[in-house]
This record gives sequence, structure tokens and C-alpha cells, in this order.
Amino acid sequence: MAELLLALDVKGSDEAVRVANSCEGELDAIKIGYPLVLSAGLGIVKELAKANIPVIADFKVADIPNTNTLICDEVFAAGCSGIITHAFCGSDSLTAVVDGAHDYGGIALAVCEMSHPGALDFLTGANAEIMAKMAKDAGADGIIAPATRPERTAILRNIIGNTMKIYSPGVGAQGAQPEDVKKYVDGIIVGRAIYQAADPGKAAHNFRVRCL
Ligand code: OMP
Repeated sequence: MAELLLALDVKGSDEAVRVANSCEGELDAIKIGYPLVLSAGLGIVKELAKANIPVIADFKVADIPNTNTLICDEVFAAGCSGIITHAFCGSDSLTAVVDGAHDYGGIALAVCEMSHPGALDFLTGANAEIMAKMAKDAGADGIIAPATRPERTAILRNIIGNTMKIYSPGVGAQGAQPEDVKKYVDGIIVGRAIYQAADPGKAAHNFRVRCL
């Protein structure tokens, strides 16, 4: 059984709260990122956290260690429970995010292989496998790996083992199905197929059932 995470990439707090309320009881976590935070402000975290499920900040952190630490301070002070970071900046940058999250009792998830076609230019193959090993060595709590390439996610699962989590985007609008990947992962990330649905709660329910 995989968890269901909503990628809440809507604009503005009214729309975010509308979709989140509609999905109440169907989600294991809400993932927010630049579209929502740049339009609504980081204060939206406290609003969404009222649902009593984790809010994960998908800022795909990719900077020097000191800047990454400063980003973590803001993210966790705002009430987030987790943060998504890139791994390609290297082990020191990645460790800064992992330590920054753990200092606040949060989790850090490292992007190893992305779900879109352009990931095949760089964020795949040996590069992804090196980053998965790096994430494991840095003590990351989990990785992001693609539902669109389940065979690749299976390879990354073998590298990190079963003590780390895998959260997998690409289901719905990007073409993958929960059934493609659920046996390899701990959670499935779905955005547009839920928040653009006429009834987001019903769409979330359908995905949740398919994650069982
Ligand atoms: P939909 O394509 O609308 O379901 O949204 C997918 C969500 O997952 C978006 O928030 C993306 O930014 C995110 N995502 C990917 O789609 N692919 C990745 O490789 C990594 C992420 C992510 O880190 O969450």
C-alpha cells in the first residue's frame, strides 16, 4: 500500500484551501512548492497544517550548504514537516538539508531521478544511482523517483534499501498510473489529476483506493 500525497500547485490561498478541504480524509500529506508559496506566501503552511497531515515543502533546494541551511530554517519555522532537495549539488549541500530538517524534527527527501522526459538528458542512469547512494550516505529520509519509469525506480529502491522512503510523482497528468509503481514506493504524488478535477475529493479518493 502506498500513501497519497497531493501536489498542491495551485495559485493563491483561497484555491489551496478549497482543494485541501475537498480532499480532507483522503490524503497522507500535502506537498507545496513555488507556485503556491510565491502566490500565497509561506503563511499558507499554517493554514494547510490545520488538516493535521504533514506539509512537505518542495523547494528542490539546490545551493551551497550555508544557503541550504538558511532555507531549512525558514521552511521548518513556517510549520513544514519535510523538505525536498536536489542532490546534484553534492554531498555537503545535501547533508546541510538533511541536518537542517533533522534539527527541526523534519524529514529530507532527495530528488534522484525526475519524472519528465527531459530527465533523460541528465537526471537518470548512473547520475541518479550515484545520487541515490549519496542520499543514503547523507542520512536522507527518502528519495523522489519517477512513476513514469517504474523500472528505474525499482533500481533506485535496490540501491537505497527498504529503510528509506520513496515518493513518486508522474501519476495522472504525466501519464503514469498508481499500479505502475506502487509496489516499489511508499507514496505516490499526484497534482493536476486531483486539483484540476471537478471534484478534487472524489479524485483523491479514487487515487487513494488505487494505492491500496
Ligand atoms: P502533476 O504532474 O500535476 O501530477 O504534479 C507532479 C508534482 O510532482 C509537481 O509538484 C512536480 O513539481 C513534482 N515532481 C515531478 O513532477 N517530477 C519530479 O521528478 C519531481 C517532482 C517532485 O519533486 O515532487
